[in-house]
Amino acid sequence: MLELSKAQIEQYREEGFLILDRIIDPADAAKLKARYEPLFDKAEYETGLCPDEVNKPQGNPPYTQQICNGWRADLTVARIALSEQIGKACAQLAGWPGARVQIDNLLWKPPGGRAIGFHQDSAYLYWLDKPDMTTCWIALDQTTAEGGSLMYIVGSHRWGEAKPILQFHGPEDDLREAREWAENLGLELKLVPIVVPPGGGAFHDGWVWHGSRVNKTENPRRSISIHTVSSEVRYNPNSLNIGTGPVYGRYMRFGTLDVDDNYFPVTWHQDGKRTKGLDHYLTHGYRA
Ligand SMILES: O=C(O)CCC(=O)C(=O)O
Repeated sequence: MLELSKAQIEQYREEGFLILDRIIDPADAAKLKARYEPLFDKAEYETGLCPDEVNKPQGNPPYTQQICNGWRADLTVARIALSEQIGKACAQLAGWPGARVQIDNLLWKPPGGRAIGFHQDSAYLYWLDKPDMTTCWIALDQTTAEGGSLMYIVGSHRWGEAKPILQFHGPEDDLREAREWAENLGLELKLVPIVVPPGGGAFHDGWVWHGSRVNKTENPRRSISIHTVSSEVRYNPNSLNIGTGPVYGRYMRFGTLDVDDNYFPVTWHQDGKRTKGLDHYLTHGYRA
């Protein structure tokens, strides 16, 4: 059972993140890891639907491979990404009445895999009002600092709102924008890696600068990120062309700025308003 103490919530708000040795059962982490090969290598989609994005940039050294919204394609992914406990923890940390999943990311960084540039998640979300985000990042392999684990810049959620970075996948200088931003503010970069066993991970604020460096080990680093926003968010029609708006803005409904629960489900709400039908979906998929 994932229960956060008052001290942990305060630490998250102070530092911009909270690292935990256990977020989900390691056995569930192993089940999810077993789905990576079918999803990434064989495009085996259990529900009959494709994920929203499959990013497999090719190169040498290799890039980190990414699937976005794997929950639509696979129920093992969905049971974790749409978990009520994780939604509750995100809402509590952020101080929201409820949490909505905006997107999940399945990430697979191979040995030698290139970096993910340091960025702020919420900078990709100006098409929502508000773009504030809380993410739950879960390791599926034991992580190490040298093994390309996710790293945070302590306290950087208070540095202000930047734009999306120039190169997200595999930049040579992964800290470029974060360093420039810090230099302008006259601040130091204090990096903290997530070092946890499978099933452990972290929660982070959408404005905290973070990224993951080159994987210098012989072991792959697999993880899932569950990005949540407040249950109360609406579309911001003036900003659809920023960040991932052109991809996820397609779920807008005519004549309303309300976001659609079928695409951005509420996974926990203090008033019990978890999206209707979600628990049926986790067992049966889209079948009646
Ligand atoms: O796992 C990574 O390498 C990047 C993940 C990330 O940027 C995120 O979860 O926001």
